[in-house]
Amino acid sequence: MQTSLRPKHIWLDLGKGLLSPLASTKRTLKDLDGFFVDAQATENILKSGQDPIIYEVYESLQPQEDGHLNFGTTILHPGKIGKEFYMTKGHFHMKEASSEVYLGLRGEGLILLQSSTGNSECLRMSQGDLIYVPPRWGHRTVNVGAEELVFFFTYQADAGHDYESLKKEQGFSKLVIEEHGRVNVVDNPRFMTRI
Ligand code: S6P
Ligand code: ZN
Repeated sequence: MQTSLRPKHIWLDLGKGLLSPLASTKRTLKDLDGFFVDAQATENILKSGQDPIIYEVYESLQPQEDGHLNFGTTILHPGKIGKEFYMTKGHFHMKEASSEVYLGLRGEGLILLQSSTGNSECLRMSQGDLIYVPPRWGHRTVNVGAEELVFFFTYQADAGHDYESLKKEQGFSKLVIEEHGRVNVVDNPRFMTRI
């Protein structure tokens, strides 16, 4: 049976992307060790004693049951590891028949989408961009600007997160890098499709 909840009120600071009164979960470079293609660049930063925050997630979590929605914001900081722009880990949802909506609030970003059957897409994720992530599409956001990238998301509370499938395939089929001052979406040399 579905848990009955009282209505909730949460305030979203549209300027900063903060959801009050929630606390954020922070993901640092150490958490993303192995995700960026330039492993040497990651190692050099970590060895120097730095561990920059790559992104923060503010999330209102509901019971993991059919009928509830989780929602929140992600603040993806600007920066690069080697040539590759700061990005989220990226995941599929465990519950295959679940979807998600993203709304860009601030900054300049891209969202990489990758289907379980091998298709991929790259869409703009900036202020006012609404992205529908259909069932069975992995998703990762990338900050290609000089400011924070802030976006809102909502998805089914019982969807779960599968980070392993994308790890086994050595990430997404595409990388977002800076070359000669330009943002380029290029093939990931480490990418292996599922057998
Ligand atoms: C959850 C939704 C976002 C991401 C967040 C961080 O389904 O897609 O809240 O969790 O942007 O990304 P990741 O890949 O580290 O979970
Ligand atoms: Zn998701």
